[in-house]
Amino acid sequence: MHHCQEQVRRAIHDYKMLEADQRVLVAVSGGKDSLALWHILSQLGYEVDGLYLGLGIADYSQASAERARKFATRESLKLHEIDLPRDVGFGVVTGAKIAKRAPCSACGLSKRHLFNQAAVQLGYPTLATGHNLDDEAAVLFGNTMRWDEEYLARQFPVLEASNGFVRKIKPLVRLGEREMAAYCVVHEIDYILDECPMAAGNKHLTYKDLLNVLEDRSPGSKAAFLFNFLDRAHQRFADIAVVERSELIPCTVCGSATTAEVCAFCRLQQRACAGTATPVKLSGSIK
Ligand code: Q46
Ligand code: ZN
Repeated sequence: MHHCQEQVRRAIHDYKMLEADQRVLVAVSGGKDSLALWHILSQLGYEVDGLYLGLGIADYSQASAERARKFATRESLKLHEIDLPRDVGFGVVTGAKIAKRAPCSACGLSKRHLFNQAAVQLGYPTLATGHNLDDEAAVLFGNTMRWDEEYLARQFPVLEASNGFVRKIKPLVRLGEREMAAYCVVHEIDYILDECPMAAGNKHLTYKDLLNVLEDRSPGSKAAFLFNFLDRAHQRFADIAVVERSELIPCTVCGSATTAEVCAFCRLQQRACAGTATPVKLSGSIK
């Protein structure tokens, strides 16, 4: 317990993630990482509320929401909720099918857009996500396999606020998957054990498996891969992200910063909802 708290404290300090009195919004999925992160930040004394996004994946979304609500009630923490089908008009499975996108692509886009929009509308300057060391190393592996410079430029434990984007932080970057599971077990945090049914065949999981094979043969290689990139190589790509953000214009539908006239999320909504994209007024629908 002490180790996990210390690693989060150190990540916050090393990457200058948070000021002591800053309000934080945690993106909560009902899984071990986000619930453990919410618990640790609140134990460290931050004013931290949760936001659960219902993806419309039948039983899985219902079970995830129940875990998030149960934890919030137990800890007397505030949980906001957005439900994609109810508040936006489509769930990731049906929406992705109609829009001819992969469910994970529609899901990732919706999460990025709605978590940021909710943080802006609810007045949270910082959004924290539960990406752990295993997640970040797997994402880095994928980005490196494609030498995707734009993604490499954005891969950092803290992304500063700019142009309609709140500050994004990943305080679990120094902790692995097993540590987060152990943290939840010790604290009797009931989290959803099942993998999302849409995850089967996901490249991200393949990269995680490959890195675990490397880690077994050469312990420490996963952390070295990630932290040597952050310390020695990330800066070489960082300017690309600055240029990218400076070229953004407001979406004509929702006002979010984008490179096109209508942002990718509103285009997805237009396709998934048969031509209609209406600006989502989250503050009205968030409970
Ligand atoms: S929740 Fe969403 Fe993951 Fe499910 S649909 Fe894919 S991206 S697998 S983190
Ligand atoms: Zn938009």
